[in-house]
Amino acid sequence: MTRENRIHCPALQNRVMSAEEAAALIPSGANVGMSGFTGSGYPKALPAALARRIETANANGGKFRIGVWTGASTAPELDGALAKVDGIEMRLPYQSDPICRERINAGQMEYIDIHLSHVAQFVWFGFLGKLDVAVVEVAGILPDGRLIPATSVGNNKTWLEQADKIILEVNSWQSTGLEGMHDIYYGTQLPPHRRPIPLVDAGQRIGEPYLRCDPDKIIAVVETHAPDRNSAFSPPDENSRRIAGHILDFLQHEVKKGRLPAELLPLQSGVGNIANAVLAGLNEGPFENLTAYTEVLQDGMLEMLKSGKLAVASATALSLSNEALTEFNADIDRFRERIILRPQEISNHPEVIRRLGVISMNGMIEADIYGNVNSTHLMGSKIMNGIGGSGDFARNAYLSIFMTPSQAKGGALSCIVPMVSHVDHTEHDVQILVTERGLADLRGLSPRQRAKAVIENCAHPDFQPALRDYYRRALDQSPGKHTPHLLQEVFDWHLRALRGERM
Ligand code: 0RQ
Repeated sequence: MTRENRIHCPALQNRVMSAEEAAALIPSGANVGMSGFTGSGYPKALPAALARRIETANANGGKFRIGVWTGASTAPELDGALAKVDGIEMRLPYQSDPICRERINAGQMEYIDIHLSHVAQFVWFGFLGKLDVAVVEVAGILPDGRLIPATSVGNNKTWLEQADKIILEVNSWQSTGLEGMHDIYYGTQLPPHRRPIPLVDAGQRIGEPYLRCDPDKIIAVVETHAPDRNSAFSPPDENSRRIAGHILDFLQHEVKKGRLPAELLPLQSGVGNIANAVLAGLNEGPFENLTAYTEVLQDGMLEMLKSGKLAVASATALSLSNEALTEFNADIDRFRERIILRPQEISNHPEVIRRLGVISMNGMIEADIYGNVNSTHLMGSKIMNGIGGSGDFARNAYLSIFMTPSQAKGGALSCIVPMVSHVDHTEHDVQILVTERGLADLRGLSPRQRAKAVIENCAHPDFQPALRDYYRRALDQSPGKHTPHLLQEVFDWHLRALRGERM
């Protein structure tokens, strides 16, 4: 397919217009469901055109703002452009854009951080209000109006079904070889009519390769030819390699103990350099015939698919560097047999994650001595990104692993603290904590046993004496001895950091 013939549905040919013309169809106050998940499959032209319109309207005294709902994080052309002109009233779910982050933390933009598997059903339940417009990037339109999804599926199925009006961006940069890689499941129902999701194997297809779309709702089609935001991964640093080493040793130990099969269980891996280092370790490690049931397919997993270590990977989005994307596109016919892209309500579905017994590995900001994990907030009040899919996986996984270097900001902060300043994953959902110092296996441990394991195995030696001291005094003075705490000083660590001192 060339740029000219991606729109094969005659009825839609006459709805082709410029991004400016399409942006003029979105009213102020609208809730807009945009495609996009970790820098792939987001609309490339309309958000910038809308941002220009908003800027002009607001320069003339208007108060033009919209609600922006997505799959997860997107790119500067979407989140950045709209946040820069103060055009976002409410943003949900996960975001990682620096301008958005700044506005949210300045109290100038509302943000709801929802589990990624919850977003679609919250819209179907009516919990979030009306979705007015869907803006969805696709790789092509079939003669009968069905859509070839692009490099992410995210919440697109729900946006297309729930929105009153639809704007499509047909991006001829996206490979035509994506056709057939997706699996869109149309069997979800609302309670009390829900039935089991019939997925029993990470590589199984239970839906159809195309998104359905009511052509009567399509108010505009915009043609683009623009790349996804593919960001490079830096090579794993020493800390990441050590964390990966601890996790590999642990998995081998679990196989030896008979608690994991030789080919492990389906892997979920968060984004970022530590996650990528773990995947690089697995690629060189002893395990064969692995599978992945994850949210984002990043470089490390593509390498594992190439080497044959990974048999199949299920995700909702690609998140590749430019080099990896070139390799992906060059060999897309082979990858299509082994990569399945699903809606995020299925890739992150608690029922499926629990059934498959996923091994979940995610980054964190800090953990406390009892195993509560903070993934989202710096010093208790400043959002970093969001919970993303980490909660969907951690609570329902066979093994839930959280990892971080033991210190942050050049050693000024300890990532192991007496009490986390914000809780995303409670002690009940966290089984394994890993830092470059070591691994704390918290399964079957009481809070007091956990405290010892976390302090001794995970904390940095510079902070261990203070943590031991805190725990000893808490044990002595705390009115309750089940989870001993000194409430009068439990946040002294964060308060010191907020004063610019070492924790
Ligand atoms: O800030 O960039 O200003 O220096 O937090 O830390 O070390 O770069 O770590 O990129 O792996 O991100 C939890 C944010 C980790 C990520 C988090 C500061 C640190 C730096 C980032 P600077 P690093 P990573 C599937 C799974 C939630 C979503 C998720 C995340 C910044 O993993 O967003 O898991 N997770 N999704 O300096 C204060 C501490 C700190 C700290 C680090 N203890 N106190 N600041 N930082 N530790 C994917 C999706 O759901 C889409």
